[in-house]
Amino acid sequence: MNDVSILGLGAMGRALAGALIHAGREVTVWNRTPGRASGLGAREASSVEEAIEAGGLTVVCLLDDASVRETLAPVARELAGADLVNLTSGSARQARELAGWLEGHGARPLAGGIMAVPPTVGTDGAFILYSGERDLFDRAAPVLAPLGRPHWVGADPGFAALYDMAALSGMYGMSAGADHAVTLVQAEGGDVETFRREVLQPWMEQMLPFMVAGADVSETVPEEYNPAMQAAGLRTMLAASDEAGVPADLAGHLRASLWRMRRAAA
Ligand code: FVH
Repeated sequence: MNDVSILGLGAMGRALAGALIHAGREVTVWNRTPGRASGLGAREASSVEEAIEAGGLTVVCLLDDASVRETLAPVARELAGADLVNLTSGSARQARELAGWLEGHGARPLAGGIMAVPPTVGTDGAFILYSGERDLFDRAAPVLAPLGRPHWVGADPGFAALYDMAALSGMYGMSAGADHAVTLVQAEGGDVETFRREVLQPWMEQMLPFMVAGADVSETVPEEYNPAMQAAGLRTMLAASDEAGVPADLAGHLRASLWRMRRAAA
């Protein structure tokens, strides 16, 4: 009995298949470019139809929404009755439109957002956001749990994508901040590796709960928050960047914060 079929064997599709097989699931895989299943221990389907017809859940993990549409459109007639879990990254609108299209062809859609990278799939920290009908989630969750903790975020099929993209913006914002910090240290001749290990990481870890609890520190610790002091601090940071000749575009996110601080202080 096939438990899961996976459409897409890129870095993520292979990691998903590997984690499911490791947990004892029967897995069928399909990839546009054949031959990528070697060494996985999965059954390789020769067509998308064959993978869907193998039964169980069909998990789609392709490059983007356009590639999902391109892959599923030719097999639209085969979708009736399929439980289809889309773990391809996309926007909330794309997820809602895809879910509507799948339902229109008689499939039961569950939308997902993978909060893991290939090496962390199946590890303790990994989790997967799902949105769509709760009863389908309840059936799919035990089968897909080996990928990462299943976390349902609502019946709206757009919510998994929404939270996924929002969480990614948080991560990329931090990443831009870390890039800026390292560039500054490098520009002034500091020891980048020591700075990363002994200063940046412990500092960001200490501040993380504040950053997450409120996008603005003022919402988290109002009694310690003095907008004039924060604005002066940001001005100093920008001046330090200018002094070091670090390009202004890296500090762009700080200039936006400064504007907000000035408004709060006024
Ligand atoms: N890898 C990661 O760190 C992130 C973590 C969070 C979630 N993302 C999303 O997962 C989706 C797949 O990402 P991936 O890492 O597997 O990506 P690739 O290794 O580049 O593999 C892409 C697969 O998509 C197939 N593909 C591309 N275009 C088409 C198409 N037009 N029709 C059918 N299949 C297509 C490609 O097939 P092939 O090139 O081997 O024939 C790969 O199977 C993605 O949404 C991430 O945002 C991963």
